[in-house]
Amino acid sequence: MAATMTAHRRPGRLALVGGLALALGLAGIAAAWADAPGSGPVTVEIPIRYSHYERNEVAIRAGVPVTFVLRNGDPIDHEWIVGEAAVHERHRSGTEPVHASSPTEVTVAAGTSAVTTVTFTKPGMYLYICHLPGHEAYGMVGTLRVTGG
Ligand SMILES: [Cu+2]
Repeated sequence: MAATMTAHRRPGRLALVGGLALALGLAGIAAAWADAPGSGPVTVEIPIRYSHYERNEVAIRAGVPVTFVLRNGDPIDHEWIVGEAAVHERHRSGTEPVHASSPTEVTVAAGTSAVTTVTFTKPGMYLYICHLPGHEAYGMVGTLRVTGG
């Protein structure tokens, strides 16, 4: 009986290893697609460190869903608010402590990551800014260029 049980377990373990290798292979393909022009998922990583966006220039295409991964390596909260001038003007005088209702207005808590997916339909130059007090003046600003499809 014991020998039979062992024999049944072995194929299970092998199947698990094979599944992992397949998953890693697919992840590699997805990563390659991210920077390629054309269709397919697009992911943009924006690390945050020392109250700056370490990636402060991003170019994407209109009409393509883009997943932004915001990684806050600081011990304090930050925001990632993207939009036209009027959006930023509103937030400069705004009092919302936390943003959670819009994919273009994201709070990134200290030491965490936030993920948001946005499809920009209108080509143009946009800014992403952290509107917590003093952060914009300190330089927590980035530029998002959306080109025509
Ligand atoms: Cu900030």
